[in-house]
Amino acid sequence: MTITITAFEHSPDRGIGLARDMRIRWALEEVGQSYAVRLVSFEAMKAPAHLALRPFGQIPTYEDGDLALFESGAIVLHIAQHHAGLLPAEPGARARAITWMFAALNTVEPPIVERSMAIVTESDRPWFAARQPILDARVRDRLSQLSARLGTSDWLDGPFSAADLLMVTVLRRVNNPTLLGEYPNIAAYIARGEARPAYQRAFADQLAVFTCIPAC
Ligand SMILES: N[C@@H](CCC(=O)N[C@@H](CS)C(=O)NCC(=O)O)C(=O)O
Repeated sequence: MTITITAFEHSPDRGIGLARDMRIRWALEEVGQSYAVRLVSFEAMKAPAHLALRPFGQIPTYEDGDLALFESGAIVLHIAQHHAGLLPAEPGARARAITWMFAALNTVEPPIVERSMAIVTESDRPWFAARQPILDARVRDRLSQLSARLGTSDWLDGPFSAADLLMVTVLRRVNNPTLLGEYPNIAAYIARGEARPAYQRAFADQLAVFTCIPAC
């Protein structure tokens, strides 16, 4: 049975790996599971066939036989629960890793997304100059707290897990070297994630969609 995920046919980020299919690609690469990618246009994402898979008309989705999933966190959790290597076996450590997965998506990602969406959709509005420092401060709050907890550790809680995979992809969405540079341990944490061979393979595959390598 082939696992099929969906990704943007034309990603707004032009292949720098911010779109959330990157999370799924990376998780599948970490566990050594092959997969196929169906590219979808913005129109196709809002059409009935895709809405049947994902009611909110977004990517990514995940199909494996009769099973169809959406939400990047749920998909990564599913992959981690069905393959070794992304969640610790010991029940307490496993529960803590899942807690960090939720923290990445529910606590750290929202202010980062709000800030980046405002830059895209509001930067020409009269209120934006006053709003931007507020949005930056909310992101800094989360980065400061995360930086304090991470300290000098390589990963969030013991060995690399699905929690780090999600957290690194969430933090990459800050997409601002100056802001991230204020937190050297977070910048190094992101770099550690990006240096993983599975990350590199996932990144190259999503980039190939935009650079037509090996073929369009
Ligand atoms: N919470 C969702 C967010 C999904 C999401 O926002 N996907 C973006 C791409 S990264 C998308 O499809 N945007 C197009 C749209 O919302 O119309 C998840 O983690 O899967």
